[in-house]
Amino acid sequence: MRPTYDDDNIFARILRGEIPNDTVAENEHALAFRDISPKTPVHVLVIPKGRYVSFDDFAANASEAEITGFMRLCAQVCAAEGVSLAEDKPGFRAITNAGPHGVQEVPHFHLHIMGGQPMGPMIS
Ligand code: IU
Repeated sequence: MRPTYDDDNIFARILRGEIPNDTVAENEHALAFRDISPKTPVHVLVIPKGRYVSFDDFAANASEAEITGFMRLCAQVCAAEGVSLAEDKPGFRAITNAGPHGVQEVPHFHLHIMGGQPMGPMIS
């Protein structure tokens, strides 16, 4: 069973243009923008334009075009933000939180791309 999507969540409102965002890159299927409260020098959120609550919802239900569009935009962000290993940069962390155990605040799937400093251990 798919989780119920809340059309009033903040990222849905960003996608509808009701709330401004600091866009880094965009394509037909996904939008990348700077986190409003960055935890690291590079902190970009990549979201699909479709109505997906979480990573597992997206992975199970998005079309191949949506998945490819999302992933290609992630690569574009890594290059644009100067963290891509493909350009011999020192790398980044890409994480997604899902549900209460993942401490997901916004119920629209988003990938955090974080870097610009050593990231430390995964769980502290
Ligand atoms: P989550 O825990 O993975 O759901 O994190 C949500 C992120 O969305 C968090 O890092 C917030 O700073 C960020 N964010 C944002 O960029 N713009 C907003 O208007 C809101 C949250 I609300």
